Amino acid sequence: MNEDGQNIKKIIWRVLAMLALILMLLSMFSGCPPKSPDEVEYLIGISQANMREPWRLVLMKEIQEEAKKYDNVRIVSTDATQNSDKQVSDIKRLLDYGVDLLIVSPCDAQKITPVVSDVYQSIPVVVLDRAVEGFDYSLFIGPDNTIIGKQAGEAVVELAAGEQARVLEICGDTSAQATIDRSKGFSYVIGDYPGIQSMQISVPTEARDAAEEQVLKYGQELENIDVIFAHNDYMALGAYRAVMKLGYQDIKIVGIDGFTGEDGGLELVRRGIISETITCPTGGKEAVQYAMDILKEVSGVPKQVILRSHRVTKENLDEYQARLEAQPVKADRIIQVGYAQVGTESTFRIAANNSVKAAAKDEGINLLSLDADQDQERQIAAVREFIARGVDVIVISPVVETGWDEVLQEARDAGIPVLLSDRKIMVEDDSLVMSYIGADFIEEGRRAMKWLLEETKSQKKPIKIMELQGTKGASPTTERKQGFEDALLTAPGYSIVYSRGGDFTYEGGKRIVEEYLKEHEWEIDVIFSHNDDMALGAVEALEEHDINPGVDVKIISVDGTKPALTALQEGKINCVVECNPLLGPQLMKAVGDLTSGKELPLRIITDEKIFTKENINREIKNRNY
Ligand code: GYE
Repeated sequence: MNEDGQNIKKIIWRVLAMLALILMLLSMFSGCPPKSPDEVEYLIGISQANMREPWRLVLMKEIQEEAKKYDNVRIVSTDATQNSDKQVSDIKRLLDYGVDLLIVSPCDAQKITPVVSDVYQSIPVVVLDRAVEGFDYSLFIGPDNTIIGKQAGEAVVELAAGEQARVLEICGDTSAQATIDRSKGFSYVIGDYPGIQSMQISVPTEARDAAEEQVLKYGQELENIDVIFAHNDYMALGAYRAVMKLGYQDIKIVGIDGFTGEDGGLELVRRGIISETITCPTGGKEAVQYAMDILKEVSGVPKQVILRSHRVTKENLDEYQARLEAQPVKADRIIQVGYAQVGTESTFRIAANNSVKAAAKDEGINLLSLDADQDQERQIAAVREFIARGVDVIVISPVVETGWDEVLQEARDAGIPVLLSDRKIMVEDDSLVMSYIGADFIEEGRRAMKWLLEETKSQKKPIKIMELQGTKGASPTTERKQGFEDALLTAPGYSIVYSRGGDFTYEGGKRIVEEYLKEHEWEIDVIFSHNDDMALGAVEALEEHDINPGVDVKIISVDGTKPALTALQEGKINCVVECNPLLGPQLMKAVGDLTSGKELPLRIITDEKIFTKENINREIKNRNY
């Protein structure tokens, strides 16, 4: 090239460099596009905790790729460099910049709670990975780290092949909730195998090289180790390097994350560096999809979405990757859904049944609905009938939690996926169910007790509580009780003095109060009822005995049906914790996703409020069940 040519090239480079600088200054934020916010319909702000952990990079990539699918969206992102104070100011800056919605992946969930709660007063907030405290956000998306730990435990047990084995667990930062939950799940599984002994070390930076260094320090002691379980794939790779350097090729390694790309867990499995990885979804793609639903004000956006993790080994790696890459295809036939519902025990139930029927109709889905009349045997028979008829999807609102393993295995053998609506189950193999859509009952119980604590905080005397339990063995009964009692433990002076089951019915609630009154003088301060119908039955019984409900005894109920909200307005009930029965639209969306080949989250938790005399007049207007 002659001198002129070189000069021209230099000038072009300078101009390009200047342009790049101007663009960078204009954007102010990392990842900010050189477009003014006015040019797009939606501007989504991402506040990222740091951009050095590999899985956060994967998260950002997923967000960016998903956002590209919408031409009316722009992303603007900030990097807090793992400094909570910086993250607080980043979030404020994003708000000043005019973002329409904030997605935040917190450095420290506790420290970020106040600013998230502030921002939530003006725009929607999606929280990723680590839940902030309380409920001042629009949606939380994250994995279930306890399940991830359990899956790792199962992997280790299989690799140890039932023998005596020694396991080295390499944790990340031991103060992080994710580490605590993973270890808990892991210990829970291996605890059943007395032949397996485990040791634990921690690599606070969670980085590959640091893990390698720590494992190298073990030196000859590694001779006794059969399996290494590292809390992420990068530490697993570090451990592998150390093990190879020290010459212990036989040690098997399990990691967590399962990302694609060079040195991602999937590749490590393919190359035989690790035996298995447990996938830990970042939620980036889902965050953008739900953010769009929120911005477009689609109804029924959940409050929490807990994503599914998978065990990936060499055997199922190709199948797993094919599923990852597959494009969902909408089924071009009429979908048949079998709905094994509970019965007609409560106003909630009737609203739930109607909601499912209406949503199926709206979506052109053929719904076969069978009523079990609160009887598990009948419900199991209903599921078997759906299997025999060869429906596409089975939806169960399980009467009770246990006793489902066998029939669910039958459904799996027939290739029919199962969804749970509004009640959970306990099964050995979690993968027998595709998703649970419903409420967080523990939180409902906790909220009931929290309200009571606040309401009675100036009272000095002990508070005697009567509990009206729902159906014995049903998840809302067990978990509402658990949540309530957990909160009660922190409150001296409060005690449950009488607790009976009322089967979630009006008659059941009335009967409990009547039976109590046959044997005792009325000395109850508070009734905590597991649902509205029982609370209203109790109200009738109290009035028949000239006890003034809501005044002589405070009443807390769960559900939020119109009759209970009316009683709240009249002062006969004092607090209603909402449990949303209008699950039809979300269930049918899940059915559509399933039948078009999309993976569903593990749990989709509904958004719920709490009603008291302070907000009831405003809220009751919107209630039509
Ligand atoms: O709270 C109660 C009902 O399963 C969440 O069942 C549901 C419960 C609801 O009968 O009223």
